[in-house]
Amino acid sequence: MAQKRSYEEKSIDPAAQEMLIRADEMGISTAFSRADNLAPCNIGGSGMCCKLCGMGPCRLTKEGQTGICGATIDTIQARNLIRAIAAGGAAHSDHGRDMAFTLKAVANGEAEGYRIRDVAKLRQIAGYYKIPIEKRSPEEIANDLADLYIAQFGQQRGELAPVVRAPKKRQELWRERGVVPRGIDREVVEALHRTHIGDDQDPEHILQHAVRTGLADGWGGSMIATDVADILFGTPAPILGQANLGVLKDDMVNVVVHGHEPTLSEMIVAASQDPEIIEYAKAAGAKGVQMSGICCTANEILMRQGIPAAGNFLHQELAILTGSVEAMVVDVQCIMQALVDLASNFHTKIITTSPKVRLKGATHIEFDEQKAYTIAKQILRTAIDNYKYRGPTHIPQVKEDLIPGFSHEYINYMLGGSYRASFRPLNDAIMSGRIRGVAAIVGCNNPRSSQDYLHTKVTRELLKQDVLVVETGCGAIASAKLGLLLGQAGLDQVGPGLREVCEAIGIPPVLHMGSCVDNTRILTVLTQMVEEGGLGDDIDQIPAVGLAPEWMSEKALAIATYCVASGAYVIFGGSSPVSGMPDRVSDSDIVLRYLSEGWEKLYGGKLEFMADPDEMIQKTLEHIDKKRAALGLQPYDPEKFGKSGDTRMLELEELPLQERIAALYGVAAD
Ligand code: BF8
Repeated sequence: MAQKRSYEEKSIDPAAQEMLIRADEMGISTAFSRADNLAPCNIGGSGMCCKLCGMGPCRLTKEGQTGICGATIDTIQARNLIRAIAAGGAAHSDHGRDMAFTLKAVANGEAEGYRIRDVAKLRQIAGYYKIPIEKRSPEEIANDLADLYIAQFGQQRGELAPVVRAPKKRQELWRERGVVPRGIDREVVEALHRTHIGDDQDPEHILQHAVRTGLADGWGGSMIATDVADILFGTPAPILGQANLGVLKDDMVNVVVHGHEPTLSEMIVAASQDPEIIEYAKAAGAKGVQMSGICCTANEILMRQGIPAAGNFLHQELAILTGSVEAMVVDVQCIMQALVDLASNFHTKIITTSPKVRLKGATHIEFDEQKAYTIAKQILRTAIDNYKYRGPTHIPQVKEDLIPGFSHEYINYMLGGSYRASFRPLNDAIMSGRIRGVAAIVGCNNPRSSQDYLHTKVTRELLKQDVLVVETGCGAIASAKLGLLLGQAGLDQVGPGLREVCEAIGIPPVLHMGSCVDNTRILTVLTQMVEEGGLGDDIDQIPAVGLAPEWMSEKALAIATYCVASGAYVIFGGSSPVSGMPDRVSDSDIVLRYLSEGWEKLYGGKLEFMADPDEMIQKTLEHIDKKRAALGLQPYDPEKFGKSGDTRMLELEELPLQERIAALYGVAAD
């Protein structure tokens, strides 16, 4: 049995520690305690267990050993990995498919409560695909775009349409390597076909298709999800928000939305402000309805509406443990099966809403976009009716302010303003060495490591080294909870050059760019940096690194794959799913090496796994400096910049917090 960890070792978040103490006092298990009590299987964990047919499972542990069919360790690892990438890509892409269906329904007046909020983005996206926009209504354009996007899933031949949005040189490289996705569903199905017993057995050939499957996610399904969410719900711009369990309210009906698709959660947020619903809540004895989010749904409504985030992945059980949640409304992905059992200790109703996801013991109220607003109100009434059953509560008084909403469109605008929107200032800052490079720190929580520790340790250290950090997903919520997304807590802790840039533009040093499907925004930023000039002619030349220090989901592996194929160096924390045995028999790390050295030769990007955060930081800086040198840029010099910003910072530090936020970032602070 694994060793039990202290509360401080399980999470660095004080709100989580408080809830874990409460869980122990109440005798309730959580993912944290289950991780202590259940050691991972080291054969499966190293990718060396094959259970793809009824002759096995074949658990390989020795050099030269094969499965009953003769499958070698490297083949088994490659098959397991591509299956995970296909599942992750399928999850993102099926989300994108549903978004495209909603766009079609909105365009045809068949989706109650929705409208096209960002016509400018609709026209811009339509322009990428040469969909006519002149003298056409937004609905006509949206109808054509929806048809094009829906067709990407079932397309059999040719190239996925959004691939044209990648840098030209990258597109050519993908064509040369034979990895341009043909259709999203086709690549996922082929990944499953190739890994059936007796099919593709060459690990490199299997992994070539893994790249094509990953690209179908990043430059396909996920990109479609982000585009449509922006068109329907608005492209994010900076807004003041809050994060952590302290956003739950003792005197309000607490409704927590958890999952991924913004279609229902946006509607529930709208319905929660309906006077009829507010009156209904008051009649039940509450002051109103307090909405909050968990996981990527939290990010979707946080960055567009400023709705607070109750927490990231490992907070889903902890929110219920407060005893204050009337309803946790879930749709798809990252929803723990443990929720229903946990909720049975309290009055909390778990409400499933997706036709794809049911939890035994949960209340099911199925979402239907044609009656979305009506269903959202029904869900809220169910939560309000549950308020009278609330028992004693324990809400940790822990929360932090943050400023999310840095879409690529906003980053472009903030760098140059309405008339000179451009990535030039960012490229110039990197070229001059004010900004040493860029790190995207993304991905999950994993109860096998201390919640939020790796995310925030790596983030803080890179900021000190003048690395601009962009974040998404649960990593962004980790930084939010610990006060890094505000700037006021961070600008005095960032390197002098980066600080100068943040002060000049008025941005926090960590930019929250959205949910996990919004990692495609990072692809767009990198592409625009290439197109701006001065940092090479392809993504692999930019001094940038992607990190997922606490990854756990198959979606994270899909993201890693498309980022590597797009030219990025990607570092994952924790354990590798293809690690081989701890004592490394010689043929058990062929795949591990191929993901690094092999993919770097082919795509200029590579995927590496390392548990030690200091190693992550060191490798990130080495890579950034190597790319700077290859571009012929001056070596990074921490002494060179940062004198001019000090006066303003000292003045700002005299101001009360809310005035400081308003002065720094120009957002309403009330
Ligand atoms: O898609 S970061 S735990 S919530 S998988 Fe899940 Fe991981 Fe969170 Fe969002 Ni992304």
